[in-house]
Amino acid sequence: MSLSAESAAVNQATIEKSPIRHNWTLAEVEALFAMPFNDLMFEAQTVHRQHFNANEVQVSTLLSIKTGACPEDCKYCSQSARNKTNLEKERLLEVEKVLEAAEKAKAMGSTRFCMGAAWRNPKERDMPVVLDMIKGVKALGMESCMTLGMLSEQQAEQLQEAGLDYYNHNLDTSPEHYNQIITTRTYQDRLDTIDHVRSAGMKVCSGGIVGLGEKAIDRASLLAQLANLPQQPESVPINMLVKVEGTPLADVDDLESFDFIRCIAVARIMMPKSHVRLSAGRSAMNEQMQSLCFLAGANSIFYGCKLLTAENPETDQDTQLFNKLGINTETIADDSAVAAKQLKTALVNEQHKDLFYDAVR
Ligand code: SAM
Ligand code: DTB
Ligand code: SF4
Repeated sequence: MSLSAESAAVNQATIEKSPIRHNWTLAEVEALFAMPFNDLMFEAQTVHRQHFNANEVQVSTLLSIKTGACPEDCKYCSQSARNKTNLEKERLLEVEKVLEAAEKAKAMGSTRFCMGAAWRNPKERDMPVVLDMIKGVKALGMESCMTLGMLSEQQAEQLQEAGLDYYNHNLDTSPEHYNQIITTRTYQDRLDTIDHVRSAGMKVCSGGIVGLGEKAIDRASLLAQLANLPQQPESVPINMLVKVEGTPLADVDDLESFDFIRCIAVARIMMPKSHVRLSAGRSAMNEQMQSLCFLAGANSIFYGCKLLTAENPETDQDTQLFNKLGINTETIADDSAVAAKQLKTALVNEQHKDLFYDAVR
C-alpha cells in the first residue's frame, strides 16, 4: 500500500473508531462515568492511542505575571480580593523578568510558556506590555499561552497578531453549579470570550476544576459543555481544586481519587484529539495516582515547582516519574510534522494492537 493509501486507511479507521462529536447528551456522559473502571480505562486508552503516542506528555510552564487583588469572586481562588488569603499581591511584571522566566522554562525542557494575570479582563494600558511579552516568548522559539480573563474581539485579535498560540479560559464547572462558585461573570461571558479567541484564530485551552463540592452530574455536564463547543478546545485542563486557606472552599470534602481519574478518562473519550492536561492539584497526588491519570489519557502537565500561586511538584520529581514510566516529553512541531507524527502513531498503535492480539490468541 502506498503511504497516502495507508494514511487514508488509517484515517478512515480512526474516524470510525472515535468521531469528534458535538452532540453529547448528559445521559450518554453519565453512562461513560458509570462504566466499570477497567472498561472505562481500556476505552480511554484505546481512543488515546488512535490519536497520540501514549508515551508522550506535553509540558508547559506557568508564570503569574500579575498576582492578587482580583476583583472577581471565584470562591476557590487565592487571588480574589474578596478572599482573606495570605497572598502577597504584585503589579504587572516587567517584560524582561517574564522573558528570564521563559528562558529558564525552556532550558528545563518546557515547550510552552503560559502567563496568567489576576484580572477580570486586560485594561487597554496593559495591552502593549502583554503584547511585548508574547513577542519575546515567541522569539525564544517557545509556544505561548495567556490567561488574562475576559477578552473583547479586538483584544483577541491583538493577541493573535502578536503571535499568541493559545488562550486559556476555563468554563470552570457546569452551568448548573456555576452560580455557587462565581457571581461576578456569567457562563455566557466565558463562552463569548472563547468564541472571540476562536474567531481571532488562536487555539483554545479550556477546562475546569473538580472537587469544588459539585455533584457527579456537574462533572458530566461540564465535560458535555466543553465537548459540544462548535470546535473542541485543543487543550483541556482538568484541575483538582487546590484548597486555599481563607477561601470559602478551604474545607470542602475531598473528591474521591477514582472520580478524578474517571473525569480524565471521560474527557479523553469525548475529546479524542485534544490534549487533556492533568493540571492543578498534582502536589497532592502520589505517583500511582498520576500514572493512572496518564493511563486514562492525560497527556499534558504543568512543569515547574509553582503554578500561579500554589505549589506544583519539583521538576526532578516529575523527571523521575517520567523515567519510571518511560514517558518522553513532546517537542514542538509544525503542522506537517504533526500530521506525519499522527500517521506514524496510528500505524505503530495498529501494529502494537496486532502484536498484542497475536500474543493473546
Ligand atoms: N484571572 C483569569 C481568569 O480567571 O480568567 C486567569 C487566571 S485563573 C487563576 C485561571 C484558572 O485557574 C481558573 O479559571 C481556574 O480554573 C484555575 N484555578 C484557580 N485557582 C485554582 C485552585 N485553587 N485550584 C484549582 N484550580 C484553580
Ligand atoms: C488552568 O486551568 N490551570 C492553571 C492555568 N489554567 C492558568 C492555573 C492553576 C492555578 C492553581 C492555583 C494557583 O496556583 O493559584
Ligand atoms: Fe480572579 Fe481568575 Fe482568580 Fe477568578 S480565577 S479570582 S478571575 S484570578
